[in-house]
Order: sequence, then C-alpha cells, then structure tokens
Amino acid sequence: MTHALIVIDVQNDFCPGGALAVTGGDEIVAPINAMMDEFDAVILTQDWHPAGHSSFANSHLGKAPFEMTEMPYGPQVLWPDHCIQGSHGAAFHPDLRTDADLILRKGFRPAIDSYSAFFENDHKTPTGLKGYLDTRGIDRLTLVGLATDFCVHYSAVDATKLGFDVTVQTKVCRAIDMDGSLQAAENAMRASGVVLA
Ligand code: VGL
Ligand code: ZN
Repeated sequence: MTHALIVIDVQNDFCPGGALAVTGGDEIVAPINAMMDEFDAVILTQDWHPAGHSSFANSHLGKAPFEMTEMPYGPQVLWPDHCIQGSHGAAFHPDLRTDADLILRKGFRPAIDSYSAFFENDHKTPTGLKGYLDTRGIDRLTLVGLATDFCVHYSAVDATKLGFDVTVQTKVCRAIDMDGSLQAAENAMRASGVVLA
C-alpha cells in the first residue's frame, strides 16, 4: 500500500490566539512534524477563504458566530472571520514543517464552505484531491490536524466513501467541540469505517 499523511488545517487562526482558536491546537505541531518521515507522501490542507466569505457570521445580517444558517446546499455553521487568503491567520503555524508534496487549498469559493479536503459542503464539488491521490497510487491515508469534529471528520468520511483505507490519529487532532459535535463526529467516522487510533 502507498500511505499518505494528510495534515488538516494546522493554521494560525485555529491555534491559540487565532480567530477560531481550537484549544491545544498548537500542541499537535511537534508530533505531526515527527510523523512526516514515516509516510510515502505528505499533504497539507489550508483553509483559504476570500474576505466576506459566506461561512462568516459577519456576512449575514443579525447573525452571530456559531449560529446556524440555511445555505442552498444545506445547514451551515456561521464562523468568526478566519483564514482569509494571504493573512497571518491563514498561514501555517510557524513551526509546522511545510516540506510537503502538496498543499491543497479549500474554501476559496465565496458562496460555499469546504470542510472536507475532497468535496465542498454541497458534497458534490470536488477539490481534485481524489485525482491527485489516485494518479500517485496512494490508497491508504492517515489524517491528523484541526479540527477533529469539522474538517478532519468530513475529510475522513469522504475518504472512506471514495474507497481509501482511512485512519484518524485522534491524539494528533484537536476539536472545536460545540454542542456535542466531537462525539457525533467520532460516531459518524466509526460508522463509515474510519479507524480511530
Ligand atoms: C474548520 C470551521 C471552519 C476546520 C474550517 O478546519 O475544521 N472549521 N473552517
Ligand atoms: Zn473555514
């Protein structure tokens, strides 16, 4: 098997002090760096939103961060402004190794969010990652990063649906955990055949 490490969204805005800080988000940087050499390929994802993105509460009159809204593609959590293209917050954590094979940006279309590294939140629009992995002969994936209950969760579930053998190293992930979202994400990942290690 050809085994890739996919490092999800280890960016300043998801680390302490960032716009959408995940508790302990910076604690996983050193373990991720240490893991990288064990894989045939390393892929980093980068949440990469234009200013005024439709997933930002500030783009919706009368809405506050962490409230829900209805988008044409379904329910969507509204977030604080985060990971704006070219900003310090969108940059990788300064200690993260970036000597990766591929950096995949997602969430760049103004009208649609993209938690998964494979499909945008309409679950239809592909990011191109499947084609990249297939053409490199990669069939096994280990996922780490931020946040366990959003981008790691949706990426892992989509990866199993696409036929990859998927492990999430939960100790090398950190969660936002709003309203039981971590427990729900773990249940959904297990149900779809993801191995939680
Ligand atoms: C993420 C919320 C909004 C994530 C990205 O990386 O989990 N969560 N954008
Ligand atoms: Zn985002």
